[in-house]
Amino acid sequence: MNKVLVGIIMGSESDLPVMKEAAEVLTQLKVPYEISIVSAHRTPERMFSYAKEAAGRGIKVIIAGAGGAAHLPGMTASVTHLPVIGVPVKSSNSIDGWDSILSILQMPNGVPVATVALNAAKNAGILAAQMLSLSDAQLQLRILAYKESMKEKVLEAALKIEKPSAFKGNSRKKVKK
Ligand code: C2R
Repeated sequence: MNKVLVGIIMGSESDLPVMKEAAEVLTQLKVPYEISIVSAHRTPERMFSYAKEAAGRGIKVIIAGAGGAAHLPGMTASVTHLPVIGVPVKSSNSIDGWDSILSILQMPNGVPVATVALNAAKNAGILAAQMLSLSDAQLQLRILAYKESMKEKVLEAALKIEKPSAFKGNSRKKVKK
């Protein structure tokens, strides 16, 4: 079995529909991960143990998602040197999502949390893979292929809706110079 490199944690099971998107993209990019529920508020000892032990277990990046008063990513970052990517979740106790965003984003100097957009667990997974790809040439190639496939999808969609007179900046069509 491959060694787990990314730890995905979330404050509650109710965050799973959002946070599973990080797991899905890591699976797609063939990055081994683990996933669990850890709450700074409800299970503080568990949170500290998880964050303190992660590096020693071989984890390289932590993705932490939480909603409302989302202290999990910041508190995790406070006790580990590992990069922590925070996912603000719009949860049942969020007012409008800004509460989750700001409580993850507005960290004091010295304790950064790389914060992605609201509910953007997929981007957290991609960002974690990009960090790991700095020392993994094969993973770099998989990420580049992923980006290429995104480009292909956009160009296919553009071709479907374009009228003959529309913008010709499509790599599949010959552009007259
Ligand atoms: P419940 O659905 O379990 O009531 O949780 C969770 O991340 C979730 O989005 C509602 C919301 O509370 C959040 N929660 C936190 C923390 N623990 C749970 N923000 C934490 O430690 O930061």
